[in-house]
Amino acid sequence: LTRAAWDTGTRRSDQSWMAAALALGRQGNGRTAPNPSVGAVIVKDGVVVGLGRTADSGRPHAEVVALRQAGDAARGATVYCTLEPCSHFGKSPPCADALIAAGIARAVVAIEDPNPEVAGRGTSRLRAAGIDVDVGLGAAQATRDMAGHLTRMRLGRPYVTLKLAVSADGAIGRLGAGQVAVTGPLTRRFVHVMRAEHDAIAVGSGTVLADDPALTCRLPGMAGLSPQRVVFDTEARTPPTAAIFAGPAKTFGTVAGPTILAAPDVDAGRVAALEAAGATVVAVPRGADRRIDPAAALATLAAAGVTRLMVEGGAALAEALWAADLIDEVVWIEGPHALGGDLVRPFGGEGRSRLAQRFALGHVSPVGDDRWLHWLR
Ligand code: AOF
Ligand code: ZN
Repeated sequence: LTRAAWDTGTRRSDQSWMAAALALGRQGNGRTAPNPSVGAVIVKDGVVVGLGRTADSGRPHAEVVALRQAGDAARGATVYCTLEPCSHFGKSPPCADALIAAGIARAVVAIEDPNPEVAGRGTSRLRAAGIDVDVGLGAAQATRDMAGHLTRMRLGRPYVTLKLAVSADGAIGRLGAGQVAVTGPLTRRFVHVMRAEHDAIAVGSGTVLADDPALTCRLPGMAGLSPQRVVFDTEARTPPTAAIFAGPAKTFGTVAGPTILAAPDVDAGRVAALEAAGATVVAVPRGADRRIDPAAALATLAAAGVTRLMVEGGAALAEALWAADLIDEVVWIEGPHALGGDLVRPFGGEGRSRLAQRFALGHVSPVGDDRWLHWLR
């Protein structure tokens, strides 16, 4: 075997082990907030001896799960981590120390952790202990998969995915018609999967009043994965009887029930009624247009632990987030039929043509009779 052939073979298997770690990590998206969902795979002599992903709610970390599985087999093994192992004392000792103690010989890491408590100290700790460390394999995929954590750490807000379902004539509804189905049953199921993969889901109060959506994940066996519900509700107009108060949802820290983001000066009686119904009402300052400031609203959510936020309507909230340039990704779902009549079009009537100003069209997937268009920065 020549040295070059050896290197090529090693790299190829590194790639497939990292791909496995990434796939494992992705499975936890929507379950591990406020932590990222990390994947770790431990390989010894070409055989997997340990697999782990960040546990639901964030602890234990992926590496610890994988190390427990590997036991003594971790000695001299290679670990594939989708995120730099942590170096800080959190709810338990650092993963870097656990890897060192277990006798890991080599670590392949996709990306550094921008968390200021870690930020390169995880890998330098490993190197200082004599572990051979490679950083960067699978970085592009890891950056996408952990966009929630990375955006929260770097920008102090959640990663925002706007989902819009539009008719063939580019409308999200008919004026005054309430909820109109523009996409099919298969799309509805995938939207519920999307909800499960997010920490929280936001709508504007107009959507609550017009449609009264539940915003839960209603796939069999997945009710516990319903996202935390959030309403951008400047005047606290959400009725305490709204459907968002029913059903289970993920909780972070002390936040249970839906979160209502309202201006600080709204009627105290309305706030009390919402709180009595189980909501957490958070005061968010008004922006220039007198509505709550979207950047401040997102900062509030990030502080509460939200890393991945899905926005599901309506047109006004989408417009406000667009105007403040706070949308990271758009899932644009086109139904097969034209609605006709008085149409409500997103983005000030411009619809899809506006997306191309800021986003690039990624993959397009047919879902039943609908088309899902993924727009990314
Ligand atoms: C890892 N592996 O599986 C995760 C990591 O609050 P703590 O103590 O659990 O620490 C959370 C931070 O640790 C989180 O913000 C991120 O920087 C890192 N998460 N690190 O090595 C993991 N979940
Ligand atoms: Zn850790």
